[in-house]
Amino acid sequence: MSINPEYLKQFVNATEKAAYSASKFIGKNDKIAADKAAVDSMRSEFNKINMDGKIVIGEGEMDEAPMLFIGESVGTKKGQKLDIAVDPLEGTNFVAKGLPNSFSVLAVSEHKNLFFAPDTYMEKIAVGPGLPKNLLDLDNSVEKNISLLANAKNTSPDKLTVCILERPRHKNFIESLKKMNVNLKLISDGDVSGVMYVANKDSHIDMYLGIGGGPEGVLAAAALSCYGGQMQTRLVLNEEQKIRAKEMGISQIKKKYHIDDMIKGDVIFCATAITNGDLIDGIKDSKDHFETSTIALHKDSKIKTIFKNKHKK
Ligand code: VTB
Repeated sequence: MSINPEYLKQFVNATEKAAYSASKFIGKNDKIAADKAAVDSMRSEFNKINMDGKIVIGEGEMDEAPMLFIGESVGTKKGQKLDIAVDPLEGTNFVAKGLPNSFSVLAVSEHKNLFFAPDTYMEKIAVGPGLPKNLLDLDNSVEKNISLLANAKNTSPDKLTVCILERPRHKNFIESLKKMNVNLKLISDGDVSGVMYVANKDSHIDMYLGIGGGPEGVLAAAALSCYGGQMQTRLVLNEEQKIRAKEMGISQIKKKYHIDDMIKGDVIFCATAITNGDLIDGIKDSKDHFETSTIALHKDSKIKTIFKNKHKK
């Protein structure tokens, strides 16, 4: 079964409204207020949708997140049974500091089809569509993965660009890439769009590599599942998190996941830009209306589009 295509516009509306609410905090140096505005808006839009929805990736556990917590029911309970992953404000620092590339993001699957990732770190490697299946592996050295990708693309490492979060934990990766003369796109936050670059020709990013948030990994996998790219991930867990993961039903904690392990069946993905970004324009706000741009994807309907909408205030 597929997700009813009628839902796409309604979920786009939810990220649009959340993005607009967060946009009021651009440059206010208050990431908590920006996040809260996005969360409140998204939740109130969800509750207007005729669905029996459940948040499976959200703002945290019930006791730490007042809204859009993991397990929260959303919608009127009247329609399809759906599981939802949300990141109402991906790039809180970007909004707070008035920097590009912040989004309001969500992914939707039918019930039980989204990977229930705990809120931990995740190793990630991703490439775009049109490459040999299972080309790269997290257990390969950086050198090996780069050579494999260069060969598959019939080019040399110095013509490749890798996107990676600029963090001390990536020091060795970055050193290896520099030694191979690979070009870098070092991002300070926002690895959902970091992964999405590999599927966007205009970004000229050949690979995403490194450790980022687990929930962000599942959201990015949803986008790549529609675009047709490849991604491999593995949870990074400390002892306490290993126990928690087992409680959540993850038996093989060292398992390497591919997109189809994380996103089963049909999926909808929506990302509305808040500040201007490399992929799409941010909110344009004027006296009586605001404009939004949203990456809207629906796997089974083969919809891969950018919705530009004008909203009356
Ligand atoms: C990434 C990125 C997020 O956190 O997942 C990153 O996508 C990972 O965490 O935008 P650390 O900041 O601890 O490295 C963010 O940067 C912020 O949630």
